[in-house]
This record gives sequence, C-alpha cells and structure tokens, in this order.
Amino acid sequence: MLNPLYESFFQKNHSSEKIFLLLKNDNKISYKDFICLIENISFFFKQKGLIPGDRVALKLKKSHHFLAIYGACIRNGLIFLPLNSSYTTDELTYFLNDSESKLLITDRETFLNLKNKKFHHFLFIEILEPDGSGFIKDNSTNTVNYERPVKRQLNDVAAILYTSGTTGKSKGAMITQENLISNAKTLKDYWNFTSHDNLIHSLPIYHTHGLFVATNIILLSSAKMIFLEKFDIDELINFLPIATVLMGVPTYYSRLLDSKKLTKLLVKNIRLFISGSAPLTKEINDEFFKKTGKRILERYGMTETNMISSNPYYGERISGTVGYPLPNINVRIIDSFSGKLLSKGKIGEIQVKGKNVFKGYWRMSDKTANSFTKDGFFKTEDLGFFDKNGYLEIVGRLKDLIISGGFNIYPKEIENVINSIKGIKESAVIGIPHRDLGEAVFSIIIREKESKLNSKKISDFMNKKLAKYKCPKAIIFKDSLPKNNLGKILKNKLREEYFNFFKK
Ligand code: MLC
Ligand code: AMP
Repeated sequence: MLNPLYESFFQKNHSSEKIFLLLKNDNKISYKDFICLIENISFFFKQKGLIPGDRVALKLKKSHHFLAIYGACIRNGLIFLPLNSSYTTDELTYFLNDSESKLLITDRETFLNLKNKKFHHFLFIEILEPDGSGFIKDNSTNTVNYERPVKRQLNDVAAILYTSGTTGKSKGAMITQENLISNAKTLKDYWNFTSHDNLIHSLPIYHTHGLFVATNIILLSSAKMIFLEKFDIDELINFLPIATVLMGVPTYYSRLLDSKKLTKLLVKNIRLFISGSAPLTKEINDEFFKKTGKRILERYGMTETNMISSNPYYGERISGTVGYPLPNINVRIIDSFSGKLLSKGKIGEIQVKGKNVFKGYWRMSDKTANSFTKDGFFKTEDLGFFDKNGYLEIVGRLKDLIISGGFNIYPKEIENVINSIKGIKESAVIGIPHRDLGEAVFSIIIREKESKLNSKKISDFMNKKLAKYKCPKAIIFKDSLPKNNLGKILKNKLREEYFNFFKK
C-alpha cells in the first residue's frame, strides 16, 4: 500500500455518496464531500511547502473541518497534532515550541493572543473561523487534487498527542500508522461495527477517545456519526432514538441516569453503550442496566497504547472490570518491586505489548526508555489484577494522576502554578470523589504568614495560566501539610481527610 492509513480510513470511501456526518440543523456531509475537502486542504498544505514529517498543530473548536485536516495530514505524511481547545496561551506556546510545529491552525482569538509570543522556530499560523471560513475557503480550488497520497510506512508517525506527566511537563506520544490501523481493525471486529451503524459522537476530538477510537472505527466501517459540538444531555437524549452506539466517559452515564427521560423505550435502538477513559463505578453500570436493560461495555485504554482491553460484545460484561485483553495484545501484571510476573488475583502494574503501543515520546529518549521494560512491554503505571475468569480489574495508579470527567490532570503541574504565586509557601493538589466528574481537583494551600491572598485571587491567576478543567474545584487553606520523615507530603492522608468534601 502506498499510504496504508490513508487508504484504510479515507481513500476507500472516496466516491461514496453515503452520509458520513450528521451535523446540527440536519446538515449532512457525505463521504464524497468529506474526501473532497481533505483533498483541497491537502493541496493547500503542499502549496504551503509542508513536507512529510512536519508537524501541523490544531487548536480549534470541534468541527468537520478538524477531521478533514486530520485526513489531509495523513494524506500528505504530515504529523497531526491536535490540542485541547481550552489551553491557555502559555500552555499552547509550550506545545508549539516543544513540537516545533510548522503550522498552527486556530481561531482568530488565539491568533491574536499569540502575536507577541516568541517561538524557537518559524511557525505559520492560519485562521479557521467556526463557520469554516478562513484558510480553507480562501484557498479552495474547484480543481481536483490529482496528486497521489504521499508514500508512508506502517512505522511512520501519523500523530503526536500530548499527555501530561508526573513532573508537570507534558510529553508528546508518537502514534504510528500501524498503531491506529491495528487498533481500529481490532475494535471494529470486537464491537461488531458495520456500515449500518450510527454513532452519537459528542466527545472532544483532540484525544484518543473521540479521535482515534470513535472516528477511526466509523471511517473504517464506512458508517455514520451524529457529530455534536460537545456533550449536552438534552441534545444527546434527542438523538438516542436514531443512533445505534454511544461512546462516552462515565460522566455521560451518570448524567443520563440523572435524567427522567432515560427509559427503555428511549434507548431501544441502541445496540451498544461503551464507556472508557476513567473508571465506571459498579453502581452506575448496574443502575444503568436496571433502568435500560442494557449493560454498558467498559473498556480500558491510554493515549500511548490506544485501547488495551474490553468487556466482550457477546459474552458476559462484568461491571467493575475492563474485560479481556484485546486480540493480539499482550497484557501482563508485574510486581513493581521485584519485577516478577504475577498470577491471577495478585495486584501489580499493568504492562502492555502489541502493535497498538506507541513509538515513544517526542524528543524524550530517556523518558521513552524508562517507560518500557527490557523485553519491550510498556509500563502503564496503572495497578490491576486478572480475576479468576481472566477479566482485568483496575484498582489504582502508581502515577500521581487525577482523572476528572475523563480528562487527565497531573497534580504537579497545578502545584507548580500555585507555588509560583507570591505569598504561597506550599501546596498539595489531590483528586477526591465527585459524583459527576468521578474525581475532582482539590487543592490545599499554605500561605506565607503575612500573605493576604484569598481563593478568588488564586483562582483568577490559575485561570490565566491553566485550561479551566485543570483548575481546582475547591481551595482550602491550612497552616501545615502532613509529611513523612523525609518531608514528603502524605497525600493519602489528605485524600482521607477530604474524601467526603464534595458529598456534603
Ligand atoms: C469541563 N470542565 C471540567 C471538565 N469539563 N472540569 C473538570 N473536569 C472536566 N472534565 C469545566 C469547564 O472548564 C467549565 O468551567 C465547567 O466545567 C463547565 O464546562 P462545560 O464545557 O459545560 O463542561 P461539561 O459539558 O459539563 O463537560 C464535562 C464533560 C467533558 C465530562 C462532558 O469534560 C468531556 O467531554 N470529557 C471527556 C474527556 C475525554 O474525551 N477524555 C478522553 C481522554 S483519552 P467553568 O469554571 O467555566 O464553569 C483517554 C484514553 C482512553 O483517556 O482510554 O480513552
Ligand atoms: P490518557 O493518558 O488520557 O490516555 O489516560 C489514560 C489513563 O486513563 C489510563 O492510564 C487509566 O489510568 C485511565 N483509564 C482509561 N480507561 C479506563 C477505565 N475504563 N477504567 C479506569 N481507568 C481508565
């Protein structure tokens, strides 16, 4: 194949009149029109002088243009680099510098905010307005793009997705063509997707879940998506009767359960409810089953590995577990101290090997080396065990990570920002249970003696520096933090102390 990923996901739908996306106000986009848009953008990239391997960053609201830019990057061998649309200018500057992106496609406001920022390299910025006007329309030609897709190997990097890290510095996970093709094929078969499916898509598309899991499976199956700008419970409920599959984070299901409109009749056409990105509690899964008669299928994945395990489509779905390792993916449980392989029932680190596992972290060879074992397994830093029937259960994390509504937040990054405020002595950021978000960010702050800082001032500062979802949902002031003999903050103790804070 000339360009395996492009051919598998996009080229195959080239002349299909079938609907790919159902948008707001009953607007529809066929596969044919979608591919035509990709070809236009691909032509523009070529004219701009972008060459294979160049990084193309995107900070945009969700739209079909976003997906077409993904396709055009794959077509031209460019590395697709989607970024959270709520990142602040400081966060964005880090990603653009670190990745040495050649092109950023963004909205007008971000363009203006970046005007006086310094970059380590030459960066083009193109504006794309929410209605699609901007560089695509300005440069669109009605001529057909006769250039063939750029030749790519399976091992070539197709995308870089940034994931935060324990040190507070984000790492770019390099995802290859093979990672994406192998995982989408596996999931399509495992979850029984066909061209008749109609997926409700209300996830963000800058993360593995909404972009690779949802979109790639639909493209591969030549199926349809009800493509919603964001998660909105009323909109979702309106579309449930005409959809066949819903993919979401646990918050979707807890919010659905809160709605009086959730009935067996409403979801009668849905053949599959999938949950992932964060733990789905047994209570939510069981309550959902009771109310709808449908058992949510929980699966487990990571940016670095795509999807790792899933409850079965046909067999029994066990709530509280993330199912079996997917076909051709090797999953093992290792004792993190001795490095020994553990048997069923024993808790240890989940390690993964297979075509789904990423190539490494962008320009961080030490971090990459530390993330793999000598025999090539990726260390997830998630803790779990296999039960007696071979179902994987996740019980905790070795990494100091908070998962809030499916977004990953590393406390260190938040603490660094809090501690940089004049008048703050130290701080601890923890995740505590929250019914809607699963976990919520919570900060405990120690001020300098004379400091007059209040929580409003601290919040205002943080909102300028960090994307909103990372900012603490509550700030508490204390005189001191509990520490061990080595001076390390005892976060477990704090988690215990504030466990019920959001339940009040
Ligand atoms: C929004 N806010 C959040 C938040 N989402 N705060 C904490 N955690 C979150 N997840 C904040 C906003 O900044 C805003 O702040 C306020 O909450 C309301 O914003 P909103 O846009 O109205 O939020 P809402 O619609 O309620 O969003 C909740 C959500 C959303 C759960 C629908 O967060 C979401 O779509 N999550 C999905 C994340 C995801 O796709 N993860 C996949 C990662 S890939 P303020 O202060 O302005 O009120 C991965 C691998 C794998 O993990 O296995 O899949
Ligand atoms: P990310 O780095 O955003 O890709 O998030 C990956 C992390 O999300 C994993 O390492 C897990 O900790 C967590 N995760 C994903 N799916 C699940 C799940 N079904 N249950 C529990 N944790 C999950």
